[in-house]
Amino acid sequence: QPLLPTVTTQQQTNISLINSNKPMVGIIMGSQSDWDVMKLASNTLTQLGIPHETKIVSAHRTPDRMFEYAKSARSRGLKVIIAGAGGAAHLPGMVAALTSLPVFGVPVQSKALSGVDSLLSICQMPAGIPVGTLAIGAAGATNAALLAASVLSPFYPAIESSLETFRKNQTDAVADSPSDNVT
Ligand code: RP5
Repeated sequence: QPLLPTVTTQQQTNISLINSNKPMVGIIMGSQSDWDVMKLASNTLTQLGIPHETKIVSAHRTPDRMFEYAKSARSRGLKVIIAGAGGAAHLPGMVAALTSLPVFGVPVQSKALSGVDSLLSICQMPAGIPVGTLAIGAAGATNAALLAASVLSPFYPAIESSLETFRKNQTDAVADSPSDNVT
């Protein structure tokens, strides 16, 4: 028996892919105004060591950019797309229609209807083209990244490991009892 675990060819490929910094996850959003929320997805992927890219892609203001982005996503090496949009949030559904990669939608909180419009626009996809819909706003953006990591984890041991570490740290940070001195 070897003293140290051997690294299989497959694991080596995974490590190389992650180390190459080639984006595995694409984070897109309909507007610059979505960035405050969507940067939480980016920060979470960074924390997990998952290479990703961030782009503004609007279904109605830049439809050609959206088409090109979705159509080229798989051949460019992306594995998952996270799409954030607010209001009549058709971006995640349109992108999902153009690629068979997994698409996770983040409903961004809108001014008029507090994001309920965004949520319903994203989650109510007719059968045939799925969009995995997360919670409205910050929680949804963070969880979209964690869900992307979960989806990738069976294929990339390094991601499984960083996800397990994230969860352990989260669990360890929960105190036994409440305190007056914590904000
Ligand atoms: C959507 O319209 C965007 O995703 C954004 O959430 C919302 C408002 O966009 P701006 O008017 O702030 O650019 O397309």
